[in-house]
Amino acid sequence: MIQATITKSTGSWYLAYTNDGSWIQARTRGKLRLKETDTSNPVAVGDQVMIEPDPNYEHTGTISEILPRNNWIIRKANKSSSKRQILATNLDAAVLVASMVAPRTSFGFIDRFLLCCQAFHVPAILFLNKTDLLGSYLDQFILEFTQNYKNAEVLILNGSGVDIHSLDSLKKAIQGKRILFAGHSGAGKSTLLNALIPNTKAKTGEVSASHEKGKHTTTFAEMFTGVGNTQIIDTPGIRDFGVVDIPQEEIPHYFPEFRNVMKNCRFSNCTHTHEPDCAVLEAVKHESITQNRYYSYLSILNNEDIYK
Ligand SMILES: Nc1nc2c(ncn2[C@@H]2O[C@H](COP(=O)(O)OP(=O)(O)OP(=O)(O)O)[C@@H](O)[C@H]2O)c(=O)[nH]1
Ligand SMILES: [Mg+2]
Ligand SMILES: [Zn+2]
Repeated sequence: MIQATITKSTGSWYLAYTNDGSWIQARTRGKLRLKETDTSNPVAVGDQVMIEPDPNYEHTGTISEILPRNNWIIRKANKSSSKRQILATNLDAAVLVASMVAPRTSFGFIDRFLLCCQAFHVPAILFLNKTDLLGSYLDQFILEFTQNYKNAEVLILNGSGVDIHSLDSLKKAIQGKRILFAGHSGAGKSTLLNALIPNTKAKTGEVSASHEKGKHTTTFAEMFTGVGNTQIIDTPGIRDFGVVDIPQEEIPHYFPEFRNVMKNCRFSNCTHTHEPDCAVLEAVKHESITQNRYYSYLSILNNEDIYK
């Protein structure tokens, strides 16, 4: 039995890096699959696994066990899909690569991602990408984001994947860590990866001019290691981020700016929607909780079917 880290997941086979420094191509066993029938990927990039080497072929084996995970990022593709997908596990932080244009990333998408980071204990970084395309609107955009997320426990950075000099703060924030890159297709995840770990040469793709959407160039989640042992997990672009595995009544706790004020609500089971003497509603009125964040909260709360 060998212990290894999963570095690539194709769904049917996995690439793993063993603790003694070699590569193994591994498959899962039927039994392991059964344990997590409602996830599209029972084994995720970042997982620590035990592998039984194949006696007949070198560098191949069978994954027999997934060791307990420290944390993970999980979503549902959309409201009606029944499968949950684990993007990556055992992370030091998750970077949401968000471009404001080509494609645009909405507050709703960002807030569902941040909710997941809070719920599953993954420090979040919001990286506002493609700043070179914003021209004279740049300062206004950055101000808007900084204000909206001022008490949301998220580090906000900005830069452009096509300008290496603009990436110093991101580089510093991820140095020596294992990081997930997630975001819409075309947001620039693989371009950033190539800029930060230059020998990677990950494929990047055009954004369609008419729809301002990417073309799903990256098809598998894969982890790359750079100098100083910085590990970046590049993932396929996602259209939506459906919230899963978070009980509805816990949602306000994962909006950090709600957490401090909600102890002053009159009712301990306050949903912060209509109740009298609700401290959250009061905070929205006085703008210490922004309207944008409050609307995100409501929209997540009202989509009950996506929690299950
Ligand atoms: N102007 C500008 N273009 C960028 C920037 N970052 C990436 N691009 C371009 O945006 C397009 C999409 O970039 P990718 O890196 O392939 O995007 P991705 O997020 O990896 O997309 P998927 O793999 O489909 O999820 C490419 O044409 C890049 O050259 C940026 O900061 N500024
Ligand atoms: Mg990509
Ligand atoms: Zn309340």
